[in-house]
Amino acid sequence: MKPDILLVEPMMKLIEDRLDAAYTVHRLYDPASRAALEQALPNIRAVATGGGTGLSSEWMEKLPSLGVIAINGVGTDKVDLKLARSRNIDVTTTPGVLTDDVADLGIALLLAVLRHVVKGDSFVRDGKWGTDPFPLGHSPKGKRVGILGLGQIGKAFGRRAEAFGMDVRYWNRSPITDVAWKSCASPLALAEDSDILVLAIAATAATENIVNAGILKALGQTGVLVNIARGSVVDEDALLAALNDGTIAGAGLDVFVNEPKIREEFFTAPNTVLMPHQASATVETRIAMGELVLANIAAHFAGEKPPTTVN
Ligand code: 8YV
Repeated sequence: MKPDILLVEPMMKLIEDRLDAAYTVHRLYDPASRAALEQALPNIRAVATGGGTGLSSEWMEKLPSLGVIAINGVGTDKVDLKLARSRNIDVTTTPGVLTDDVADLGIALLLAVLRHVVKGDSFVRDGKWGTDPFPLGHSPKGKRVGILGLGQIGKAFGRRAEAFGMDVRYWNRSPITDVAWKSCASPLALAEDSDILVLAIAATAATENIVNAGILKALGQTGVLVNIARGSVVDEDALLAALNDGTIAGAGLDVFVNEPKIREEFFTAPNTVLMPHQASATVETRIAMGELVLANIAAHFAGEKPPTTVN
């Protein structure tokens, strides 16, 4: 008998095939597997889920035998880590392997906004080339880029930004000793000292809406916001207002509150490039992430501590 596990959101087929080979996989997103899932609830010892999806406390309560929640990502904001620990449930993530791809998407969003890449694509397809004017872009070179949250992803973004000739500064909750970039005293001081503000900060209760109307005003009329962190770190009312009234110049956003049903006002926000939470979504990285999820679940069933436990 294969042990029962719960899969909260789809993974790569290659990874799901390996899960299916080792376990009876109940797919929470598949209505056809609901009846079998209900039957298996008392036996499920492992959950695999996404960083942006996590596992609600309500679901944790439905699983009395749960021993590991393997997150296919690095964000732990959608899992109550304390509740998990109190029940002796290990929560694991996929550190390291997605850092470069997430930083790359930050650069892609930044360039897409500064150089009107998405606008240009529609312009050509719409047959406007040769008849209508196309706006000049802005060069990243020489611009001040502020990184809010200088963890692995923030640092990887900073190294890339330097290669584009940008002048890097940051704000981080705790002191950082292994970079030479300028440290700013507060998120507000960072925004005041930046042309581009990049969000790479972990989502916690303390960072909810950390980017508010005041920060956006400080970023200013020529400022651009890039978010590769979580929607919850931005006050979306303030952001939409700032984009629409010209308080800031534009935004490149991979993450939103209430994904995937995001606020439709984003669809018409000026100079804004939207991505459906894809920063870690490359074949190479999703294989590496999937390997870690497999290893963490396998360790649990082998009676070992899962290798990348975070709680
Ligand atoms: C998701 C992420 O895990 O790392 C994170 O925290 O948000 C992403 O990498 C991925 O989209 C799968 O849900």
